[in-house]
Amino acid sequence: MPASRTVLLTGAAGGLGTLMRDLLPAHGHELRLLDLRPVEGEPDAIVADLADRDALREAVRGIDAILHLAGISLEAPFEKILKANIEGTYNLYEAAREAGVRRVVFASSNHAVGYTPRPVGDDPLIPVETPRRPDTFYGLSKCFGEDLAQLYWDKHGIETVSVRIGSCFPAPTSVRMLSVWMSPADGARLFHAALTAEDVGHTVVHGSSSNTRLWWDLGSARALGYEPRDDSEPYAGKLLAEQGPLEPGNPAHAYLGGPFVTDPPIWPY
Ligand code: NAI
Ligand code: 15L
Repeated sequence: MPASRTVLLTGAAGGLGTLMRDLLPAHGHELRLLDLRPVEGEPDAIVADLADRDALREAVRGIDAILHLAGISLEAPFEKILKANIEGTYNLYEAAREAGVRRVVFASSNHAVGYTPRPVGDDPLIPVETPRRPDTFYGLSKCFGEDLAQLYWDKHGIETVSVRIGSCFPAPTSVRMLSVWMSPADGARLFHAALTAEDVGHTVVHGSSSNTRLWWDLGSARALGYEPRDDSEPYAGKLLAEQGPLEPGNPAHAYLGGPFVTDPPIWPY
């Protein structure tokens, strides 16, 4: 894979899309932007719904790879998830197949395996092969996306790295996030590795920084060439003082998916 590539960034107006718009060009990527909403300060961004197959065909023309961030990023009624995340991701892979795009990086989520008990004490790190245990319809749509990626690799030779992102925000805001936080700079390093590594087939990786309190194994991400540099630990003292430690008997603290298991945040639109 060449180190510099033209990448279609879907979800460019969102939180992660905005962070990656700033950070990925320094890794040598030229970005073409797409979102349902206009992208502030980016008049050339394509404003299109993932339901619009003609717009997607146009958007993927001439690109080397897709970083697919667009979609509903929280829990929502099944019908909405079906349209945006399930059918929308299918539409994008079909456009990629027709245009001969060879690489997709798919924003999967920890919520594909959110019902996995989090490690306690000396428990081993969660392996990337852990069985799927979605905690929401949202998490279920990420399981679908990972399976779709596998199908398009086996049947059509389109490579995908599915990144089970933990929490990618400028700083961790909860005790749980101390374990699953991915700093934006590490996020850009991981997406860059996923866009450029050779012969990935369909690879699933955990997406986080190298946190002291890490819950999961980063081996498959490191095998792509990802070298995380950040750790949430400097935030631990303040967050623990404010919120207290995670309690194993509290269901909202007992699983990888945290509050998505008990009281998921709802997509507001
Ligand atoms: P976000 O909600 O801020 O951004 C999502 C973007 O997708 C929005 O700009 C929205 O307008 C766009 N979008 C929604 N439906 C669309 C459609 N039908 N067609 C075109 N665009 C559409 O979410 P965020 O935090 O930026 O996350 C980006 C991706 O990463 C999402 O797929 C999310 O599920 C995934 N992810 C994010 C995590 C995080 O910590 N930020 C953690 C795990 C996964
Ligand atoms: C996700 O999948 C969400 O998109 C993001 O908004 C966060 O809630 C994150 O998971 C998390 O688990 O913290």
